[in-house]
Amino acid sequence: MDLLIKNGTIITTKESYVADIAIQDEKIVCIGTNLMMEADNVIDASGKLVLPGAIDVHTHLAMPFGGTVSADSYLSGTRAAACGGVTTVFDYPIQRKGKGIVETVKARKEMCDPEACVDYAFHCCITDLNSDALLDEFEAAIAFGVTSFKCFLVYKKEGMMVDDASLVKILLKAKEVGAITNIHAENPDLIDLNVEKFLKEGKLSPWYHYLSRPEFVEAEADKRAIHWAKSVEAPLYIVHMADKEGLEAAIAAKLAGFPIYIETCPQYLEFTCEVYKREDGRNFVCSPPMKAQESQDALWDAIKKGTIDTVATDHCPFQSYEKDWGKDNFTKIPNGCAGIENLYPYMLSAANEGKISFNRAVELCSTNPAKIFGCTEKGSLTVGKDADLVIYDTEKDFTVSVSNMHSDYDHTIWEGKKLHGYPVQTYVRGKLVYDNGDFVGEPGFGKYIKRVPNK
Ligand code: DUC
Ligand code: ZN
Ligand code: ZN
Repeated sequence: MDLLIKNGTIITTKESYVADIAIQDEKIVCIGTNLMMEADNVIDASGKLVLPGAIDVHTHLAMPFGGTVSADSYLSGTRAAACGGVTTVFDYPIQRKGKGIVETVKARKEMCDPEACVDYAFHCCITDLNSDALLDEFEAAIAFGVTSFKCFLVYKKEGMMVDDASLVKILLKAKEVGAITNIHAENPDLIDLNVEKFLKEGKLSPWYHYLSRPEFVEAEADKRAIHWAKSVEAPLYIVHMADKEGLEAAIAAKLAGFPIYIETCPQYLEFTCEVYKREDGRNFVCSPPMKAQESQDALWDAIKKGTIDTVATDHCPFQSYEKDWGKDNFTKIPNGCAGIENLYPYMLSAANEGKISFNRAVELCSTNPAKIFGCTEKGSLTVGKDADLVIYDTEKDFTVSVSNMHSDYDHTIWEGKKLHGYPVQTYVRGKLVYDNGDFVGEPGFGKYIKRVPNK
């Protein structure tokens, strides 16, 4: 054997039990008690948890946005991922006017390949159907391993918005080829109306970022997308759900049997819109913004009840000097925050404190993302799957600081956050990439994951 991990408590979505895991040629080949095999490397995980690596299905690495490029490259972003127990990252290339899907994804794959420290996959954001020609490329995209397409219902002025007719065409074509449509739901016209009013009134602080995109701005777009998905009976995945009203509509559709999936992010579970009143409020500016306590309570309730499917990060950090562009005008703040290294530690700490079970944390951060997005080799500690795993110490206390993160950003919204329990090792396909505070992996080791359509 290449690696034998002994006596850890293995966490699946349903069970927690003490066993040994044997790994050979990047795969889990045997799970059992008192495995007596020779191994090149034996790890004693007594008293520790052994979990499947997290799959962060929502990142924006090296993304041109807000007049700049997000601060984490594929190298630093995936390095940070490894150090937070994330073993697969899904990034969002953006197809632009006149461009194809495969050429868009290929270009990002070429950037990512030599840099990736963990495995990676791509969704593709569609911004222009090129007079419907792009729909004919969906099969080719599937053959390339891209089985999910994202529509922004916002960012109209930025030229990235998809109108309702295009959304319906995409929903239908995606359904036909066994793909899923992801949406960012906010209403751009309402946002513009609010922004124009606040600018005229000289209301320029980050608080007005929230007030220009309050709960109902997100809820309207959530409900519209749900309406179209239901009408054409197509699967829909709502990214970064942050508002109670939209969440309730999505849950109602899901419980009525429609294939509607819901993602939220750690920042919406931890912070409320009150952060925009802080002196450093601009650092928390992302879209959609953090909402009021009522929305946060509804998100946690759905996390506990099992109606939210995934937690991912929307990782899109910017440097302080870039956030400072909007010090005196919230419209100039590049939107996005860090989270890739905080996702799993945050959710596992919530489990360690008894808010949810460890099994549920695994379901939200690993097993469901793998299932929804066709990563057949990943998402659980099962014989035959990739040996992507995290060893977690429930007794290790950790305080997040920019100085102990592994990204390229110079500040984090998670500064000072105290976590009870922390990952001590991360393995990607059996290779140790994180060891007790240090990145020990290799850029370029991460491999592109070709996904399988849902057919
Ligand atoms: N929202 C953000 O805050 N950043 C990146 C893209 C997005 O939709
Ligand atoms: Zn978004
Ligand atoms: Zn995003």
